[in-house]
Amino acid sequence: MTTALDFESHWMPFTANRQFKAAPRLLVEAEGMYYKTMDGRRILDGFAGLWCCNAGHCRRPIAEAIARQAATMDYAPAFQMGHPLSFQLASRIAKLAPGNLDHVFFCNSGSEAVDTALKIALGLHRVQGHGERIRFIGRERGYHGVGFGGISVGGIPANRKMFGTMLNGVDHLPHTHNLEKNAFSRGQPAWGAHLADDLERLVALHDASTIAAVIVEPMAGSTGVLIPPKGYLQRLREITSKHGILLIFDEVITAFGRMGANFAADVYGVLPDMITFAKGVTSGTVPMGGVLVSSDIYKAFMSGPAGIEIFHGYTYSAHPLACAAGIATLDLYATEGLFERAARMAPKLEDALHSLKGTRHVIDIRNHGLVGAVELAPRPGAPGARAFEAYLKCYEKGVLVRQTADIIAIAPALIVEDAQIDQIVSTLREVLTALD
Ligand code: PXG
Repeated sequence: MTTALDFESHWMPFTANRQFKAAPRLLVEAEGMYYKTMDGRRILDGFAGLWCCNAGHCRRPIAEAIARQAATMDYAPAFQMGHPLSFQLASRIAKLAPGNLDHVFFCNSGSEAVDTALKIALGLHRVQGHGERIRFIGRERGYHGVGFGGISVGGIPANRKMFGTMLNGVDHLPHTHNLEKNAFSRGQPAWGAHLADDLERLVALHDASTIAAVIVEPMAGSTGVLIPPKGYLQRLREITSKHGILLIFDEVITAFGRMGANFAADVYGVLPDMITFAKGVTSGTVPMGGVLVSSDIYKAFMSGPAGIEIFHGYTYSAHPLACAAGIATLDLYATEGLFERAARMAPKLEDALHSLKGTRHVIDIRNHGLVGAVELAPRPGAPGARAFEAYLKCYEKGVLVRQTADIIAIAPALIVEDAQIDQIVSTLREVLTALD
């Protein structure tokens, strides 16, 4: 079957197209914790798709809700018109959210959520009479999607270098990853809270009055699972509050149970001014993203002149299929207690992963919630090659993980069973032991 496919026309994202098309890896079915490949093999999904299918694959209540909605009303205009599901879903999400984060702006992806949050930050300062607050502070090794805003505040050189000067007026905090100090930490590492103090340096350099917002992932996922040091996020909150700077948590990966709670903000006990989300809100079934903003932010926009309060939105903002999927997904998370389940399974994942200490090539293991990473020593002169080979070998042995640089990341659906965690870890052990 594979040979009958014409692979040429699809330019695949974040993929080595020529390598892939020479030896394609095609998935055709999914159920629960498993994929089925085009050549009929069953693959254990150790990564919830791409950090998104938190409820597991092809869950009936979600699939049925989407099918029903597609047949009832496919689409409703998003501007100056509405449909009930968006209001239902927004209030459901607001109820889950921490503190006064109680209004939701919908979009269709994490990248759009980040662009939306950055624009809300600029707009807010402007409506409050502080239009000179135009700078953003991101962080090295941050991933905030691929829009121009997201790559500007993001800190991944490869994602930036091809694309010109991006947004002006962006600076970056240092990342928090330090193997010398923190290798093999379980949960939050002890060393590194002081790295947040670098924000004071940036404030001194640019002056607080020019800075709109700081955006960070509370737990940086894409660049290899960088867990925030104890006290680090608290420091960021203190410094941003002191200087009237907004704090945005990009929770595209960490929201909706991944950390064993509603949001990472709950786990780390820090309340930002905005939270971006996507992925888990529909368990990856229909694209959806959004930004949770505080009641203060919403109120500030609503007290401006009558008329359209923010000139921003997408044709598919709050798409009916995505809303139907979102409501069914939140129902399923609640009825099956999946966030609590993730919290219960986290120590199991931690112990299983840390049993790889001493395995060939392993230089660090880290974890928090239902997320883990194993960092490998790079092959001299070939960064990333060893982990990419490990990723391919795991797939050959029936386990899907994720590779970035020399890091293997694990983030199974929240329905994962003990035996499946064991299978992921024993496959990794076998592969690493045999790998050059
Ligand atoms: N912010 C964060 C924190 C993300 O992790 C985005 C924004 C962008 O979301 P969209 O929906 O526009 O892709 C992300 C996406 C990986 C991986 O392997 C991570 C993401 C996407 C694909 C792969 O770590 N994160």
